[in-house]
Amino acid sequence: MPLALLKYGFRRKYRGERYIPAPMPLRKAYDIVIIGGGGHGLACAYYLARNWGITDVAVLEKGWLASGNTARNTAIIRSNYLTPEGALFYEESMRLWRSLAGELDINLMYSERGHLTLAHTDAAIRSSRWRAEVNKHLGIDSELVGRAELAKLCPQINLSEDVRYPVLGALYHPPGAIARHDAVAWGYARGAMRRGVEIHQQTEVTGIHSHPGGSIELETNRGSITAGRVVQAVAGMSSEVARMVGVKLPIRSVPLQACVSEPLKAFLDPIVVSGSLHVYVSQSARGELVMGGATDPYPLYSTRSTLDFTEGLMANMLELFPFLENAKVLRQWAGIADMTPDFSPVMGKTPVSNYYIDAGWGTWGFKATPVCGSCMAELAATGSVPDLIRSFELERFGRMQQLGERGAASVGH
Ligand code: FAD
Ligand code: PYC
Repeated sequence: MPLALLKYGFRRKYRGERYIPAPMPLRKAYDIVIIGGGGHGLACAYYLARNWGITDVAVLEKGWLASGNTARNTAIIRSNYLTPEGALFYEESMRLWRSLAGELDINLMYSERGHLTLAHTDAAIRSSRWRAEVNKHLGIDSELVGRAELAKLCPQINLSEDVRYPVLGALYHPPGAIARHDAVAWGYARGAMRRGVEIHQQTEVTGIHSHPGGSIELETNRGSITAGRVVQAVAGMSSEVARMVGVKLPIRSVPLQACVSEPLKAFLDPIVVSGSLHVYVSQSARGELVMGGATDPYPLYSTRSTLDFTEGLMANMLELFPFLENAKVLRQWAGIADMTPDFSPVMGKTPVSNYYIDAGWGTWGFKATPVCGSCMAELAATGSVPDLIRSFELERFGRMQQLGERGAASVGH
């Protein structure tokens, strides 16, 4: 339990904590500017200050903290990836997650539930075994389980053979977890602000120009500023913002929807994912079922919800959990997922000097928040690419060195 929570419980008086930055004037120049006040940008700001002592930093957020995908995601955290590069990267993130609540002194409600990826076909069993072997080789806790073991791990799943896609087994990843997403952003923001970083909400970057001397000028709705180095961390707006500085990204932006049920008595401990049925679900501490499925099938910059999505998702949910037929959907939303061709992120240098990018986070970037923040901070501070993210550089597409993680995405997209 975080110490802060314990202290909070024993307090006589409760005063409000400041997680949200107060409005302040924007200066004309900063050493480092981070575009995007989501989890990634705020984590980068925090680690720049904490690990590298760099505090002449401004985070520019066009809306409010975490108003992008950070507070829209379904908060699944895992490291059971398919490629060694991916698995090691996400495993480092899990290591950071485990001590993060204590470090940021905020209750992140990090809850290790175990993660089950159901296999409904022989091909899915083969790829689950492959993932399990890659994971075990790297010391990641992951194994293929059969129906009998699955029935013990999650007795609520419908294991009938009289359904469209009978369940044959599952990839079981015991460390799989969920966390309270907005608190992650608030915790990093407060940690960065306490160390002297400036965070500016309602500050949109509208134009970017790189100057021959290496500095970068950013046009914003509050005037122009100059930065020595820039880190771009804008998730679903990556192509649009990169285009401002002349960088073209191999990204397709599509909506990803999700929804929650009304609160239900606790019945589901593990996180359950079915690629064939395009369903993933976990039960929050409040009792709500947090559910999602595949991305919408068309590129679009719109975060509207559709009835089509909920109807399809519920049909698939009921195949796995038929006893939920009377449960109600409470609310629904969407975010914009920046999909790369290989389902791996784009992190590192760009053709523009001093302009670094953290993008291509599609449907998988929340779990990477701590490791992204720490690696992007190292890159911006030192100018050299950390080993852990070397394989994710933009130029891999020019070398035809894609890093295929499609098989480890939560559901088919
Ligand atoms: P964001 O939180 O989107 O932050 C980017 C910020 O940049 C935004 O606040 C935005 O307002 C700001 N911005 C954009 N343009 C500008 C500009 N011009 N100027 C200034 N600011 C700007 N990942 C997982 O690991 N597990 C999951 O279970 C999971 N589920 C998901 C479910 C859904 C429905 C969605 C949509 C995504 C899901 N993801 C999941 C993916 C995950 O949410 C993202 O990859 C992650 O949150 C990206 O974090 P970020 O900080 O880069 O982006
Ligand atoms: O990456 O595990 C994941 C995930 C689950 C739902 C969306 N993304």
